[in-house]
Amino acid sequence: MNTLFSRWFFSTNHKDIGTLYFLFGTWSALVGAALSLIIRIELGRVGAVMMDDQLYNVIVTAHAFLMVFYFVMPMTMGGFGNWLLPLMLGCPDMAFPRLNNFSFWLLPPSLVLLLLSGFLESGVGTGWTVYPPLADNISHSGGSVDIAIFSLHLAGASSIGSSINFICTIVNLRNYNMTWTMLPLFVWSVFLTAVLLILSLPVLAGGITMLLTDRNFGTSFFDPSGGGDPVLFAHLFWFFGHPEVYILILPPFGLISQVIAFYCNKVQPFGYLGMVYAMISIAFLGFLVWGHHMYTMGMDCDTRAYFTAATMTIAVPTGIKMFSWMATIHGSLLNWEAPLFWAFGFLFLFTMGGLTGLVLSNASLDIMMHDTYYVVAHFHYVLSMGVVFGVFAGFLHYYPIMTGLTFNQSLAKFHFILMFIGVNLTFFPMHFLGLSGMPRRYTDYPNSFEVWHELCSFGTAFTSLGMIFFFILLWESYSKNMVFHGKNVSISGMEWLNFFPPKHHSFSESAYVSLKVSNS
Ligand code: HAS
Ligand code: CU
Repeated sequence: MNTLFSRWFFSTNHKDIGTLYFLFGTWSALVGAALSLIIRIELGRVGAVMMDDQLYNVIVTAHAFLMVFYFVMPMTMGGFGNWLLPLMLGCPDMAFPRLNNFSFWLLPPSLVLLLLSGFLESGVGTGWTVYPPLADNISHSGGSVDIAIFSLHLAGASSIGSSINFICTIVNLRNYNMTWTMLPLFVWSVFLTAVLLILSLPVLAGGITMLLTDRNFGTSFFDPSGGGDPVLFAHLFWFFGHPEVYILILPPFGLISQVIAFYCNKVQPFGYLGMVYAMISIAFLGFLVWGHHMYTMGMDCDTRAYFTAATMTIAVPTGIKMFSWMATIHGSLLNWEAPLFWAFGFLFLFTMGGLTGLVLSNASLDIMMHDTYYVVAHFHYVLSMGVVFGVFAGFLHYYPIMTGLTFNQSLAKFHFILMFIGVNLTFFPMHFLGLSGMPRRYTDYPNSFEVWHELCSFGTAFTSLGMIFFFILLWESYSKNMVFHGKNVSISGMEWLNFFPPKHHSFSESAYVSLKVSNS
């Protein structure tokens, strides 16, 4: 039975499942982006423009969940991970192909539950952190928080399943003479991300399940009137939450490594082993710093000093990565193609976001800046410009290998330039707003903030304009059927073959094509 239905619904093929993840991630990104436009329309003017504060918070919450759990994770781990791991490791498919199918198909019902939560009662206006007592049934009665929790359970089960699959594939299925220090950096990043997921997600699952029983079954884990403590929830959430931000950034780090090496005409980035150790350090240290999200919750001085110091050490391995990428670029013959533009954008803007993170890591400063727009600026620099730029770099780089098609380079560069201007217009003024005291998750603000807010909203319109060019690029590529003939260097996307040349393969176009059709 090889109908369209069975191909996509029952697929056990890593490329088809990867494609499903890409489609799913793109769709969620568009919904998340639509919500961000609503946020920016609301904030573009002083006063309540189009909604009350609860609805505004519901939209902010859904935006965060969609972007984190249904766009970035499915795209980077699900999409790139599934597509590239077997190709880079030289194995026919993932270790557990049917688990792979199962992991993907847990996500659509999870997404449906999340979107439905916004339509039940008054929605989930808790923020993605779901802190009690706001998330308890006194402030959020009705079913919305409960089905949002179920939605997270499903997404978590999906991630655990695929993490087990990635780890087993990398450990057991790599080509027999491929050692750990020969793994492409993207494979390393996926491996470490999968370890982080397996160690951190169960803690979130425990926390939100305790919240569920507090809400419905009369327990009081987080309710002081029954002997519980809401700060316990914050600990459980952030013990997951901080590793989660490295779960989001490590795969783009891997993609950026592949892209920079390729367009610098290098087999691998400068300091390969240092890059591996840096990623291992980031993954490890990521578990020791969660308290930097809780400085304002009544933390004693020694603990603040500890979390400040521990958090700041992460700048060292991240700095090693930044300087290694720059050393790769230094003196190289560069192929100035679109993915390299995105990689350069990534280096510049992720560093900006990282430095504001370091500012926030200081407990004494964070007491002033916690829950202000300075934090919003920080995490959008590392996410909207770090993760998203890494995804675009990787997508444009691997697009030909995934589709057999090429695309219009000038359009791609134009898209980059529009997006670069747009996201900076949107998020740079947020630093000033935050320093002036503009709080997160509010619809209103003093008149004196209006100019900066207008600029942010204008920037979002600009970014949306840029995104339209990306879809024109895809449309042109498909409608004109711009078939790749192996002439353009950017097209081959084959640096992993140079890294580890398989026997019996040449680097000819026929090998490329046979690789593409194998497994179908
Ligand atoms: Fe963060 C809040 C600190 C990286 C995402 N972060 C967030 C939130 C998100 C997020 C989503 O300590 C909001 C959560 C919420 O809803 O409340 N973050 C850091 C630090 C790093 C960092 C120190 N964050 C990330 C990444 C993210 C991410 C990556 C996602 C992709 N973040 C914080 C803190 C908060 C926070 C506080 C809480 C704020 C609050 O009050 O709520 C580091 O990993 C960044 C390392 C990178 C660099 C740049 C490259 C390094 C170079 C080496 C030389 C640099 C040196 C430093 C020696 C540092 C180039 C010099 C220092 C100077 C200041 C010049
Ligand atoms: Cu953190």
